[in-house]
Amino acid sequence: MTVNSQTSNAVGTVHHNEGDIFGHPKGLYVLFLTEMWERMSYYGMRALLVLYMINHLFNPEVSQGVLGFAQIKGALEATFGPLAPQPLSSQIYGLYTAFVYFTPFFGGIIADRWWGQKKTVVVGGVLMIIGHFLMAAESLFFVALLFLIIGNGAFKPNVSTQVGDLYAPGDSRRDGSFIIFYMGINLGALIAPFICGTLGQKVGWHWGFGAAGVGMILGLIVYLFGQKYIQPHPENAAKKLESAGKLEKTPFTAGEKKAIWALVVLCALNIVFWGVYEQQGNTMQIFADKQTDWVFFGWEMPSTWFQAFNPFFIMLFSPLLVMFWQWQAKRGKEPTSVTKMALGCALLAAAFGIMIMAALTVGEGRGTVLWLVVTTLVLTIGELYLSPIGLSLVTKVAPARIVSMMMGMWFLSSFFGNYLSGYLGTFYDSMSRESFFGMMAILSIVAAISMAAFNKPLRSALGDH
Ligand code: PHE
Ligand code: ALA
Repeated sequence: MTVNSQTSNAVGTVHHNEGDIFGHPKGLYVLFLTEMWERMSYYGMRALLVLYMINHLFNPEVSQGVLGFAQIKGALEATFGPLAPQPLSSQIYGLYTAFVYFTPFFGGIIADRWWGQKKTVVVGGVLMIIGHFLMAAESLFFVALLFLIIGNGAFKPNVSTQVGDLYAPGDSRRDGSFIIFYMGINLGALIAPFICGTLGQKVGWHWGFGAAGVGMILGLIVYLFGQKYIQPHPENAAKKLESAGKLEKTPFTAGEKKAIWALVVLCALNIVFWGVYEQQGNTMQIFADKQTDWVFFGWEMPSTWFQAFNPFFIMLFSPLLVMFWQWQAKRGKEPTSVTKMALGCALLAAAFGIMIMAALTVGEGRGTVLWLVVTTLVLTIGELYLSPIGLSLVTKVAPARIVSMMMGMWFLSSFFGNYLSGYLGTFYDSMSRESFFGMMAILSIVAAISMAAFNKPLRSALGDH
């Protein structure tokens, strides 16, 4: 396919189909709502998780009755030394959020080899519904987490790959579609703390977790009822059919091997991005809590509302960025996916550059919340340059028969990234603030430069994407 034929349908509106909404197939909006509700349940439960453990579950009288508590605490203490409820719950939180991104790799393989994407998504959704409702039984806390980890593995990568399947190969609306999809993710993330967080904290833990379960049910219902809209584009369906069942027998072509390696390299560099990015929930949250002034007109805002900045900015900037890229595309100046991702890392570095200034200005005291606002703004634009673009790239260049597994590998970089973020976070108190944030900036610059350096070889491996 020539570059020209790709650019001819570069702008979604040129290529209207009947029934498209805002230039995109209806299926996109089905997947948008599915993922929105699923993320609402995920982030809603996550918002409560640490507080639930510290304030309730790990009280000695309660924890006695929690299945597996003694064993898990014992295993963690064997590694980390004695753990009070707070560090213990942080560890469990870290492991949970990391493992949630470990299982998608296997969920992807299951979909590619055996079940197909739809069945795997439905099974994953049901497992997560069970998981959320099991949270109501204190004694089954760890069982519930296990259901959620496995369920997410089956669900998450296979919803994302179905977004890509809606578009013909070479359709350049794909990046835009992932941005819209990403808005669904973040709309869910944005409403979650207000629904589940509020119910959980003000009414009762189980109400909050229950609301997460109800959210997941809604997601599954949308998915099931929207089936007729999420049929893969005929060209993708044909490719899948052709390769179905041939997984073992068909060796990868040289081009496919190159593409796989290119994705592996990008995912490895991604680990650095996520390791730095995830400081948001970690050391930046500590900075928000200890060194930021949250009093407005005599009222103190909860410092955790800092977590809403990021999804809020995503909602705000996604449409602008889509317009900007379309404007660039019209001039033939839209950067390639890899260039966009390198820019994403550079923006992350810039965001931490602002944190260096914040640390220097604030010193030991508390500073204005504007530091965090501006940092999160830049960081979020960086995220939009990297994360949805990466999802889109995977669906573009992965060989059709292993696309879900490759998507799982993309999430695996989040698993390692989350782990790295925890490790990096351990230096926060032993370094000066500005050198810590400086270290984050340097790591991001290294990732940006490596991605940019790989742009040429990756470009030949990935085609002109
Ligand atoms: N925040 C997005 C989500 O939850 C994308 C993401 C996934 C970011 C995994 C980091 C790790 O889907
Ligand atoms: N920005 C994070 C994600 O996209 C919350 O879901």
